[in-house]
Amino acid sequence: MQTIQTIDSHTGGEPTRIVVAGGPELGNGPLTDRVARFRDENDHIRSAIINEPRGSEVLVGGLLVPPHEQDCDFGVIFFNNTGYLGMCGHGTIGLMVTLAFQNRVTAGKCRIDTPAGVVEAEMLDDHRVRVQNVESWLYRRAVPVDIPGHGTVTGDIAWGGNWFYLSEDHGQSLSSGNSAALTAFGLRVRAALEAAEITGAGGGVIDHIELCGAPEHPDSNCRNFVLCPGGAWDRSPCGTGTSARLACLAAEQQLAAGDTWRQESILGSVFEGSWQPSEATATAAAGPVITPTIIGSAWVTGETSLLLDPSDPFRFGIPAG
Ligand code: PYC
Repeated sequence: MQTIQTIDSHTGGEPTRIVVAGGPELGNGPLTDRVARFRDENDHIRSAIINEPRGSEVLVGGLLVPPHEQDCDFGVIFFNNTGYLGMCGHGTIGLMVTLAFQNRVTAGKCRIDTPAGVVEAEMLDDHRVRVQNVESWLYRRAVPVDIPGHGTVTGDIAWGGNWFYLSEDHGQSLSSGNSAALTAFGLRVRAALEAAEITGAGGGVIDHIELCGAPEHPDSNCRNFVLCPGGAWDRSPCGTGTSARLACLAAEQQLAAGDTWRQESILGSVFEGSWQPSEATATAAAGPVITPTIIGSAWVTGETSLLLDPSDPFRFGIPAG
């Protein structure tokens, strides 16, 4: 019987399952190499952890691994129902409360190695976490795409640790009761981008669609709906999506460095974002390269031993279909 120890949390409503013991052995080397090993040799374990009957398409997993970068304290590889994520903002907040629950982090910053680069995170109290994300930047502004049966929408393409298409002229109601229609619309936008061969820089697949609109809470600046790669919608305001949004705001001079941007999800959960100029360069950037910071809150919800019984026909989960 294979046993995998996990700790579950949610960040603004979006669940994270961190594998703290019993996960696949991926050896050493840069995290990009280890993701490839996870994908090529252990993808059935990703499915066992995330998919039904143990999980669902909403869940994001994180495999805690030793870091490759010498100055990092931890390494993490995030994954979901269909594959792997470069970075995950809500997941990093979930990882921090998980590590705090295990008494593995105290006051002060820790550095976390991810496949998209090194991020810094810090507990602000028992639940609030500040994450300094990877460098983020706008790639293309106001890119039109024709959605069959709907018409043309325009959106910015930006990197926030994953590739995003961020649209404001989508015409959809960003209310929590409208999640099924928003998901269906997001899938149509993603399919239209793919059909039109619109990508991120270097052919990067735009696998996150972010629909932005007016907030409901008077203290917020914006409300968003984010469709994730596996077809689920992010219950949180999406950390990498907020980072991509900050890069667009910086490029359009709508938010000054150091000012706070409050981004709410369709559930009303809020991330506070801000940015600082980065010294890093991105040759394809259509605006400044920024270092985004996100603050959000997470709570531990469970501590589980996942059991993979060799006689169970669904021990490796039911693949997303
Ligand atoms: O918070 O970055 C994020 C994220 C990505 C996918 C789901 N959440």
